Amino acid sequence: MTNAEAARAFDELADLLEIKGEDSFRVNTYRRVARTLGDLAVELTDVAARGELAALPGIGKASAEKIEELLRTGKLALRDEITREVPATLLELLQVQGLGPKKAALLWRERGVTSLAQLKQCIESGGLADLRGFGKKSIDSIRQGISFVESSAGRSRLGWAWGVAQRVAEALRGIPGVTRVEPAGSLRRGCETVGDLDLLCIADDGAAVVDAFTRIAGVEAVLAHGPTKGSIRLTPEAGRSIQVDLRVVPAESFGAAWQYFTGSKQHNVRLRERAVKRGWTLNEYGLSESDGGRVIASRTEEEIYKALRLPWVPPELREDRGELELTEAPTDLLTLEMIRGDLHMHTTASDGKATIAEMAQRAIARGYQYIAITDHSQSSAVAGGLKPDRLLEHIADVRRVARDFPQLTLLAGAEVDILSDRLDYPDELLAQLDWVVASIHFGMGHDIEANTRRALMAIENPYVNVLAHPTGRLINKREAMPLDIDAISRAAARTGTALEINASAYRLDLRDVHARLARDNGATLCIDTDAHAVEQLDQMRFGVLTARRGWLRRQDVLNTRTIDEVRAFVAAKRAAAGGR
Ligand code: DGT
Ligand code: CA
Ligand code: CA
Ligand code: ZN
Repeated sequence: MTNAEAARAFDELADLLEIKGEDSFRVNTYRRVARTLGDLAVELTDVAARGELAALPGIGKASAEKIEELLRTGKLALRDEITREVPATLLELLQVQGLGPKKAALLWRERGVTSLAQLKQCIESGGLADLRGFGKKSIDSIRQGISFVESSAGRSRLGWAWGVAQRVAEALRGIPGVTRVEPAGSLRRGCETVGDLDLLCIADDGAAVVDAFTRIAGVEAVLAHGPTKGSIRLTPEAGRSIQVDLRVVPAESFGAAWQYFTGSKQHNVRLRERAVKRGWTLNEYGLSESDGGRVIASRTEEEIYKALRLPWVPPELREDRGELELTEAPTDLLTLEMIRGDLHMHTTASDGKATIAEMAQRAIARGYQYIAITDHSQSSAVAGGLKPDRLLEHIADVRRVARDFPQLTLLAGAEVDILSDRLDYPDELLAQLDWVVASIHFGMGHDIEANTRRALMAIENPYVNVLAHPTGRLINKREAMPLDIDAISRAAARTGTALEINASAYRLDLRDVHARLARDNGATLCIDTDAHAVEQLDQMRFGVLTARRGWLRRQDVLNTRTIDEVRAFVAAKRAAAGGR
């Protein structure tokens, strides 16, 4: 069991207790356990093995016993006890934006709602009209939230799916006779959500591999089981499952299978048309002459694309968005290795979990040249936003800590809220920062003009260097606010302001097609993790995948540049404004 899985189990326990109406002290105890486990930098199982659970912050003897029980049995008896009274399906309601345990409890007790489907019925039949705490506006927003959850149902966020695929692939590599395992499908293409996982492998004995595959930890159901193909429903952690398809293919046609099962379907359709025009057939076994004759290419993807007079197309581009018109491989398409720094992250000064020094250490371990510390501004009170005097102290703290890390440049920055008519700090204060991230956190309305006006106001400010998570979407949770990306990226290009690809797997904002539009408009993109804990710095990979899906090259991305070039980017904008 991973740390995240254990954390989730305690979070759900707290949710159930809160719905049940237990006192907040008890609920908070389990929330704290969940947070501690989620933040743990070492493996929980190691801590438990050393008998050191009770030494963790916020974990007493009773909680330590619960954690041990969870690790030993995979579940919590207390949860079973509670769910005899509180239906576990009530947890579905919490996926809806704006519905917390308190409201879920009210819906359950007052209206007998126990599931998302029932809630939907209840709303449609007007059953919530006279329930206290549920005004017309809030009912409307719940209705929208439900349809959003439904439309995203069954699709997992890339970040989570990536971790699961990694572990399944590892397990497969441990099976004797397996010589190669590779991901295919939407995961390999770096899509923001993934329907199911597709894995390919080369092995001597297909049946034995599929057998072992259907018995790996967490298998809930076996959907298909044959000599070269297996399909399972995997539940790697409570309440979250995903289908995994495995195909065992021969080494001599691995390239053809990998190409076929990577997709996308639209890309493959276009590629097949191209083959047919030449009198050939393309399928998962290879590219061959249509009259059942000679195999033209099958061992590698490169050979197949080459035979079709195409450069090898990186998987992230295989969406039928113009990649079949390429005459040569895209040069300098962004890679993770090109990234030299991360310019948006939080520390314990606001709502982050780690100190400035801890973030710096992790950045150095990642091989970065620079980072910007960008804690929240005062209006983000729940996130511990800094009042102006605290910001000044924080700037001094960053500069002091910076002296301990001569190999890394630490920029003193802030994530300043874009309010309805101004920024959350005055210009005099912003002028003292090395780097300014601006973002909208409140009042994201449905009016595209109002939203765009706010974003443009920030872009026009001489001290704002990047517009962060521009559309404010939360994948599978909250839709993007309407925003005129075309206008915003033109303004960004003109003023020398970067647009962010927020690399958090929950955001990936700007998304691929928006990033591509911004680049076409001449805007510079900046890929930031917005990390609130050290390990979140590793989410950079998902931002890079999104950037590649947006066809971004090295020169389009600010944080591939040197620190001097980043400083010049900041200075140029300020100078231009001064000259106006
Ligand atoms: P997903 O799972 O919904 O996130 O998306 P994919 O792209 O992973 O789709 P999936 O798992 O249904 O199939 C994996 C790949 O296999 C897909 O991208 C292309 C290929 N494929 C599967 N079924 C078909 C088909 O009926 N026709 C064609 N041309 N390709 C297919
Ligand atoms: Ca798939
Ligand atoms: Ca599949
Ligand atoms: Zn942030």
